[in-house]
Amino acid sequence: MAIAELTDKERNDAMAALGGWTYDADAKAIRRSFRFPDFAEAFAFMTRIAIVAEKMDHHPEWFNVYGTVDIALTTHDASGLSLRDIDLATQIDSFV
Ligand code: HBI
Repeated sequence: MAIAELTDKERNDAMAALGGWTYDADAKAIRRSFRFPDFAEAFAFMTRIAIVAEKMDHHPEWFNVYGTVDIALTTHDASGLSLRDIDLATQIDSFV
């Protein structure tokens, strides 16, 4: 299903409201890195995200090493950033 890519203004407004995330123009994705004291806490965080991602049918691209979780959000079905990325980022932020 086609999903609308955010306009520049919509993206800028959403980014200002989010905070903590940066826009990667090359990847057309938003990124944020999280640090936890150990792997157990990092993986617990990822598990919480996985549960909401499944419910939303919208999934992060992520990289984990021990207590570090690097997350990128983009919408393949929009070939760029959509409201779904903003919604998932908001959920993710609520877990820290
Ligand atoms: N996750 N980040 C992301 N972007 C998508 O476009 C997407 C997804 N998860 C599932 C999904 N799309 C489905 O709608 C199918 O396109 C696989």
